[in-house]
Amino acid sequence: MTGVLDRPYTMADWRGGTESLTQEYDYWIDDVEGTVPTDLVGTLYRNGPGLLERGGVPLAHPFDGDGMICAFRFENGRVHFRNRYVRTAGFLAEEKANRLLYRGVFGTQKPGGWLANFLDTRVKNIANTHVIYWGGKLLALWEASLPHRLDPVTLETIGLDNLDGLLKESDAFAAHPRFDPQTQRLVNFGVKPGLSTRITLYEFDASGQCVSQPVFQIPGFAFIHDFALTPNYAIVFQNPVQLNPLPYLLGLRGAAQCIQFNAKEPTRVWLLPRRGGTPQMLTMPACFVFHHANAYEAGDEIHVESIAYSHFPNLEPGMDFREVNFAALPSSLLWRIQLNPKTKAVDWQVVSDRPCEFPVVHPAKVGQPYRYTYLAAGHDPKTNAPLQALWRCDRQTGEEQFWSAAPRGFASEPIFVPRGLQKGDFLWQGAQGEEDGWLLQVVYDASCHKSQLLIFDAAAISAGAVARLRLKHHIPYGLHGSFTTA
Ligand code: 3ON
Ligand code: FE
Repeated sequence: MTGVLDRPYTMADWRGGTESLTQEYDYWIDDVEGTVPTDLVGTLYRNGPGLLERGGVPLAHPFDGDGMICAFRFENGRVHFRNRYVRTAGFLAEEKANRLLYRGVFGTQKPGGWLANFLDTRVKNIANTHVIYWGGKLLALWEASLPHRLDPVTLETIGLDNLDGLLKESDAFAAHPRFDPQTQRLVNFGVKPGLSTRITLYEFDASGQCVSQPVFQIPGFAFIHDFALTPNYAIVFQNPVQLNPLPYLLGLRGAAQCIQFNAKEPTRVWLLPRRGGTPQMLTMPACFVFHHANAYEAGDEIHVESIAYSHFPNLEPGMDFREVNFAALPSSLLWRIQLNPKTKAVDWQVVSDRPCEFPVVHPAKVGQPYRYTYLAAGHDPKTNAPLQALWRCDRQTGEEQFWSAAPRGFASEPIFVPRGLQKGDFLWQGAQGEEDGWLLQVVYDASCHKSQLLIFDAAAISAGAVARLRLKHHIPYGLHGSFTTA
């Protein structure tokens, strides 16, 4: 579906994907349309909030939902599905009590009004944002705390993991690692916000050993969800926000509801030297960035591609996200940003008015010049709306490819898997052609309240999926995932 629709979606349909999935499944997916490519060997892991209420009390925000891992294991053209909740300490305790025992960062409060939440600053690590396989470990990530280690086959929770003694109990390990094809390293960061913000940049070799961990201090409060990687830099955006924690401490608001966007301040772009040293700062007009597609160094410049919002929408207490008016929210748009550390000049272009999120590139192109960006996108090219499509943008020609599941389908993050991978390969070792691979995307189908895994040929997205695997149930809208051949 690519044409104009009077109504690309209805709120009732969209809301179906915000319902919890309480059951845990194990089965071979037999309802398959098309053919699963036989060179897809390995496992697609995905994470996201699975539980959107507890004890009959609806959560205030989906990002507060307990993490649920889905594993799609590819074997000789067949796919096995399994989903398991991460058995975090908070999940187990709340499961037993059948009620909320913790407040959520994004506004979910314990029942009983402000008094029940007053001065309760305990944080529930909900392990809901990303899941990666590295150094022989499967890790569920949540940016405010430590990773949880899971069994890669059964998805059983092994427990909190301090990465062989690297992390202290109070440390944070972000949910946005990048895999560097040049150094064969996993790079990730940890943020401790405060009056000034401390950022630790961790690099791990292929065995999972931490080989470098420079620490940087940048002035002011920073809420940093993701970073971009080049051979010499980790790049973080310090969005112009202030935190007034008082309503949080008083039990009136969640921590993230105390974040105020300040459009009078610039957005600060920090270049953190990967080998340590002094961070460099550049500024651009206020915007809010969660995610980056990629970055690379080009002569005197550094080019970054990101998803930017004109501002961070206030998360008002009492608002039900299930009633959100998408068209009234700032659109998430693809921006290309050029940084010149010598002159401090920052230039940027908005690529399109189409709302989009969850950008990815070919794994061999991370930190390198590249041509194609793959994203989840809205159906309508101009209006902000839920994600319903798969979209490809070509930096070289400006050409686009687009496939939409509208009006009743809702899309999630696409994952790029190069062709020709062998068991045990890193993803960047597959076919090097930037469109020589598959895109795996979970789509929620409101017409039957079930989800599907779609497989696209990256070179021919507009042609539609080459395989459509129908699940026996829905999967609530997820966040991030990764593919491993291990
Ligand atoms: O003072 C700090 C403030 C703060 C907000 C302390 C802090 C580190 C505890 C903190 C916590 C941040 C956390 C826990 C952030 C978690 C984020 C998360 C789970 C998801 C973010 C997703 C971002 C996007 C853009 C998702 C978009 C999704 C769609 C468009 C599809 O529906
Ligand atoms: Fe993210």
